[in-house]
Amino acid sequence: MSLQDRLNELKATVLTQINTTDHLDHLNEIRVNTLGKKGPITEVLRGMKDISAEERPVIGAFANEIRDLLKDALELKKAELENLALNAQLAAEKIDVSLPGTDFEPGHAHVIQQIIEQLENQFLGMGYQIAEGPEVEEDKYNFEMMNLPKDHPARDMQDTFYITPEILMRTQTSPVQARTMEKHDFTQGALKMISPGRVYRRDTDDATHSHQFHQVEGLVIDKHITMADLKGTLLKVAQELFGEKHQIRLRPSYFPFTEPSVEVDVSWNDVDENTKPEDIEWIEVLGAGMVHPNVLKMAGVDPEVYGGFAFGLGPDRFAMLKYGVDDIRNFYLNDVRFLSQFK
Ligand code: FA5
Repeated sequence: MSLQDRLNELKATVLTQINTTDHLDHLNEIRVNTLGKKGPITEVLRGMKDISAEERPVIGAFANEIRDLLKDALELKKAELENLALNAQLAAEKIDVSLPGTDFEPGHAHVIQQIIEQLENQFLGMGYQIAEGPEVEEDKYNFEMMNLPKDHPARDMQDTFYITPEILMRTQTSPVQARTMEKHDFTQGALKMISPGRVYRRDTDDATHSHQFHQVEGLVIDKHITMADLKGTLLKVAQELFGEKHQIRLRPSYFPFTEPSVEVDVSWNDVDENTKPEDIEWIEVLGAGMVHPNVLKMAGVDPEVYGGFAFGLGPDRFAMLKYGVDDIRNFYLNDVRFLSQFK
């Protein structure tokens, strides 16, 4: 076969390869195999030494022509394949601007905060003020002024995180009673306050106990306050929060800062005149009582003239009761799937 025929055949084969490929990698392989140093065109040019001097320029020019033609065909195909790849990528990454956007739901208060706010609204409506006190508290306010001198055995009722022997994480919101009474000017009238906030105890966490939880303290001091006022107030609060059909029960108890003292339960279930007492299920939600004369005296209030009631309720337990949550720890796990139920 003459060199010209070989070159023509090579042209036809390579053009077919170029036309039928649809991969850039493959196209590059064809380029290297055809035009590279070990490729057929170089080989033809190398064989020129064996042909006559007259034929040499003709064959040389023809070989160059074929090489340029194949080079152009390769470039053209390369541009075509690159264009196809780009269009495919653009199609894949196309953004549909008509699709609806991501729906970011607005946040909302934590369920316990919601209970606290409901309680605040109720008590504000009954003429109470809202007082605040520090969470890192002095032993003096948390215990001593609550009629719990050092070494009083009842201190064991509230296992305490001490920071120094005199400074602690408050175990109850009761110290705010002492702080508010100290400042109150009784010539201006009665003291009616609530104080919501966080408290801390070295309690072992379980379904109804957390080492950090919330309390809402309540205190009313005036001249003629009785236990009936306490009971009426608590019944009203419980029924507004849980519904008219819920009842409360007062059980005798002991707190060093109240005398007499009670623990108050709210019924889990609805109660009416036909409900048998044994069918009522109770949950303890607060401690309360008539303020002990020693507590009044230590805060500079004359127990011969003034008296009143106090209570400390647990909004965490209120939230459990209101929403039928059987484990207090759910409130503290910060699982949005749980918390977002309470919008
Ligand atoms: C007290 O803390 C008293 N200061 C309450 C009080 C105030 C009595 C004023 C009299 C006058 P107690 O330890 O029982 O009492 O706690 C009160 C409420 O806090 C309980 O009824 C319960 O609802 C809640 N509570 C107590 N411990 C925990 C805990 N570990 N986790 C969650 N809630 C708790």
